[in-house]
Amino acid sequence: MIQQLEAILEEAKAKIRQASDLNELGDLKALYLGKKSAFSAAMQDMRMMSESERPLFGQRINAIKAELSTLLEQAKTQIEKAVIEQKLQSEAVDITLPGKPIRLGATHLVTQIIEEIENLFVGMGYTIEEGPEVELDKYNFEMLNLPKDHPARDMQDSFYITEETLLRTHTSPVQVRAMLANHNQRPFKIICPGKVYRNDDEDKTHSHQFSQIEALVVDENTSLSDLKGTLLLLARTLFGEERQIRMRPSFFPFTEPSVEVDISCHRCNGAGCSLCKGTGWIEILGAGMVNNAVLSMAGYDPEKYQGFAFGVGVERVAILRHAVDDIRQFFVNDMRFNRQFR
Ligand code: FA5
Repeated sequence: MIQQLEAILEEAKAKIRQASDLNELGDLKALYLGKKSAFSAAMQDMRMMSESERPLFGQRINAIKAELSTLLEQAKTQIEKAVIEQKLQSEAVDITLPGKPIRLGATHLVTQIIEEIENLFVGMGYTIEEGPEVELDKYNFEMLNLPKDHPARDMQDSFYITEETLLRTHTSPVQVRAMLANHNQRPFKIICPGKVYRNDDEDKTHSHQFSQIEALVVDENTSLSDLKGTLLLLARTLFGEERQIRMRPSFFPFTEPSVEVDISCHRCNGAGCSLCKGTGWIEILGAGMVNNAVLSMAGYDPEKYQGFAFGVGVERVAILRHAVDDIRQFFVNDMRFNRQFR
């Protein structure tokens, strides 16, 4: 009987060696080590053997079963390894292939300049105020001392939506809204960034939509020299430490006196070049002391309070600082242009 079992062992070994997948191995395990296997049946038959034969026979069967178990385990490990190898090969990534560059976004130049100006003024205790782009005539003009039919309304050609509403032509209406809402705040210091719209003819320096930043201070002891100091700091932050500024008389209905502010040319340092048209100076913004009429309409006693304000065109600052040749470049989303200002 033992020879018969040895023959089965040899047959099992051969089949295990040839097995090519885990299912086949499972079947072989059931066949040779399961309850109905020849070896299990032989164990049952041991009862009929003599006392002297039984131990040797039992030891041999156990040894055969242990050998088969080990062989099955080894075959299983090998098949599993082969499966993993094959998977690794079929899913292999060629790490020598050149990668696809990831295109990173960047902040638009106009937004960068707005943020630079915001940082400067927030650092000096100003708060940022915003207002609607579709504005009431009342705030865009009337409460800024520009009653209906005032000739100075022609300074800002407007897009009207109804008789009383328009696309705001400047950020100055935010001053009015903020003053009406914050009567108790002293000193009152705000900046108002935002988009504005004018029915201007388009050219290299004029667009129908552009950005402004307005600044307003109201307090009991403000003067033109506070305005000048503030603007000097702004000019130096934007255009370099060597900048000087000068004020020229101007006119805005909402400020009195009003000034146009020039900076010394940052390209030629004031010597005269094509950028400053040989004058050494470049105009950058309009400003002035808040007109008493505007203070009164917003609920401030002009006998007690004064203020200063200015409004700067952000695209014009960007054009001057980065030698941009056409304002429309800011709005067409040409990535080659935008990427230069990362
Ligand atoms: C005003 O808009 C006043 N509200 C500014 C102000 C505020 C004065 C507070 C006094 C006190 P002005 O129309 O000059 O002013 O416009 C201000 C700036 O906007 C200009 O200096 C210029 O930089 C920019 N700007 C005006 N029109 C255009 C345009 N069509 N395209 C691009 N930028 C423009």
